[in-house]
Amino acid sequence: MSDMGSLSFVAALGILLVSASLGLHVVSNNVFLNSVISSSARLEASSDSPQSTPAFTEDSSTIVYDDSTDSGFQTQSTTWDDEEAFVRETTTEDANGNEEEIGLGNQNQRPNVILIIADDLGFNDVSFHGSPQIPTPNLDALAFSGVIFNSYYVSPICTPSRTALFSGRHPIHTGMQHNVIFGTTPYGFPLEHKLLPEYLKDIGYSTHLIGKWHLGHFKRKYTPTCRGFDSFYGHWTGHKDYYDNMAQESGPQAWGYDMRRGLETTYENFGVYTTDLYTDEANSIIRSHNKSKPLFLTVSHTAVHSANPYKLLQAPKANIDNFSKIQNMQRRIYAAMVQKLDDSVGSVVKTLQDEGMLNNSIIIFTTDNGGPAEGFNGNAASNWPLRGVKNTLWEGGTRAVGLMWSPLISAAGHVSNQLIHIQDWLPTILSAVGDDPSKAAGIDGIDMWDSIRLGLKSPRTELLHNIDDLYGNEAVRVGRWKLLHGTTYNGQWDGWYGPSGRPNSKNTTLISPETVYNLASQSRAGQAVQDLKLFPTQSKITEVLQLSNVQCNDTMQLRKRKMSCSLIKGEYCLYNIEQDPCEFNNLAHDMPDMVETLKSTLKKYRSSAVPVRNKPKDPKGLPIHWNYTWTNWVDLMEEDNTRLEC
Ligand SMILES: [Ca+2]
Repeated sequence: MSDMGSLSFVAALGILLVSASLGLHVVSNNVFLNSVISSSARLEASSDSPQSTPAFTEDSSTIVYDDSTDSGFQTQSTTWDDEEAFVRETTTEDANGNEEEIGLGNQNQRPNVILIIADDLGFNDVSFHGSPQIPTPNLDALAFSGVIFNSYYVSPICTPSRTALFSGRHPIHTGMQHNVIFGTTPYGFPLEHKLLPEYLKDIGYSTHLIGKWHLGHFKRKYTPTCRGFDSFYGHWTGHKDYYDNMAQESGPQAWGYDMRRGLETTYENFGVYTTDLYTDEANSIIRSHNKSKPLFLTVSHTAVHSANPYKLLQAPKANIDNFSKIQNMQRRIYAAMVQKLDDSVGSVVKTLQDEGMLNNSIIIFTTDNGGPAEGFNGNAASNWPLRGVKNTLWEGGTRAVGLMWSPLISAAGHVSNQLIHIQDWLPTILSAVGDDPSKAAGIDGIDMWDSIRLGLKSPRTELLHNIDDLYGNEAVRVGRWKLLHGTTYNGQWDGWYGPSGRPNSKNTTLISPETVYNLASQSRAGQAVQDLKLFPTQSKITEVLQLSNVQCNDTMQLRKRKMSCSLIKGEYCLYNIEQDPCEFNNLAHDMPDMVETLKSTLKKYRSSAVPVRNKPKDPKGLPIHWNYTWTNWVDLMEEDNTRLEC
C-alpha cells in the first residue's frame, strides 16, 4: 500500500477529502476564496472578441498527391501558403484524366480510429491553448496540423461524459445524468443502447480499450469485452493508484485492487506507472494489429485524475523535477502527469507511423470533463480563464480540451469555434470512416464530419449541458446564449480557478510561437507528422495559437458585475458565451425575453428526460468480500465459479 505518511501532508494543505471517487465533497478551506480573488485578478483586459473562425475555400489547397507508389498508401507532399487558409485536395485525376475522389488515405480500407481520452484535464493544461507552463509538444503537433475544438463541450463528470461518448446519447436520455457509477452501485450503462465499438465491429474493425471504463461492472455483461471491445486492459472503476492499482472509494472497506485483462484480474507489470503501462499496451496492439482490418483503439487514460486520498497526485520523480519552476507542489506533480500523458500520445503516434498506419488514421483527443482545480478532488488542474471546475455547469466544467487529427481533414490547421458536444463523436466517427451514421437511430449526436473536414458551419445550434434534479442544477446553450440555474457544492466552486501559466498576465498571448513550434516539431508526434509532409510552418502555428487562446474582456465595469448573479440563490444567469466565455457579465436582467426563451428550451429537454438510474451502494460488492478486488459481484454471488465469457 502507498505511503500513508502523505495523508498528513494532504491534511496540511487544508484539503478535506470526504470522497475520492466522487469528484465530490472536496472542501478546501478559505484558500478557495483567496484563489478566486487571485485568479480573477489575473484576468486582464483585452480589446477584441477572442474567437473567429478562419474562412476556408476550396481553391486555397496546396497539397499534391502522388499515387505512384505500389504500397497502397499515397505519399504526400505539401507546401503551406501562409496567407491562405489551408485545404487539402479532395479529388485527383485518374489515369484517363477523369476526376475522382481521393477519399481515404488507403482507399482499400477504412481509416484507423485512435481515440485518446484524458481524465479531468483542464482547459488551460495544454500548451496549444496558449499556456507555456506545461508544454505538450506532441498534442500541439497534432493540434496545429489538425483541428482544435474551442467550443467543444462534455458532461461535467466522468460517467455521464463517457456514456455520451460511446453511445451518442445525452445522459438525460439514458438515466446517467447524475453523478458517477461507484464500485458498489449495482447498475451500469443500459444494455439496450448500442455502443461505438459495436458499430465499428459490425463493419470489420478490431476494437480495443485500454484504461478506464466507468460505465458499470456489477455484472460482467456491462463490462468492455461484453460491449463491443475485442480486448480490454485497464480498470473498471473511476480512478486508482498509479503504481499499485488499488482504488479507494468513500466509506469503510471501500478499497480494492482494480486491473483487468478482459474479464480477469491481472497482476502483470505490478508497480509500473499507469500511463507507461497503457502506452506500452497501445503500442503492442498497434504493432501486432492484423493490417488487413481497420483498427479502433481507445486509450482511456487514468491520467490526470487524482488517485487515492493517501497519495493523490503521482508521477515519476524525473518528470516532477522537470517542473521545479512551478512553486506549488501539487501543481508541479500535476504538470509531470500531463507531461507523461503527452509523451504517451507521441509514442502512440510514432508507433502508428512506424507501422505505416498513421497515413490512414483519425486521431481524436478529448478530456472527459473540465479540470478539478486548486484542491477540488485533491487535484491541481487549471481552467483559466474559464469559470468553474469539474462537476459544475460553468464553462470550466464543460468546455473541453479536444482536437482531431487526420490526413483526411481537408481544412487542417484551424481552430473551430463551432458547437460540438461529446455525444457527436459516434455519428461523426461513423461518417468519417465511410459508414452510414443514420444507422444509429434515435441518438442525440449530430454528424460533424463535414464541418470538421471542410471547416464548415456546425449543424449544431444548441446543446443541453445537463438537467440534474438531484443536484438541482441545469444549463443550456442556444446559439451564443447560455442559461444556468442552480449549482453544486452550495456554490463554493462558482468562481475562477487555476493559474494562467502565462509569465506575464498582462499579455495573455506571451507564449513564444517559436518555442511552441520548435518543441512540437521535435516531438515524436511532430516527427511523424513531418514524415507525412503535413507539419505546418511556424507562421501558421503563430496564427493558430492566437486563435486558440481564449481571452476575456475584463473591464472594471465587468469586474463589478462578475459575481452579479447568484446560482445558489436560485437566480437564472444568462451569458453571451461568444463575447463573454469567462461568464463575467450576467445579462438576465437586461434580456428577460432571452431568459424565457432558454427556459422554454430547458423545458423541452426536461420533457424528454428519463429518470436517473443511480442506486444505493450494495455493501456486498465491497472488495473485502472478494479477495480485495473490485468485481462483478452480483454475478459471483449467483455462481459457483468465475466464468470468463460474457
Ligand atoms: Ca473525469
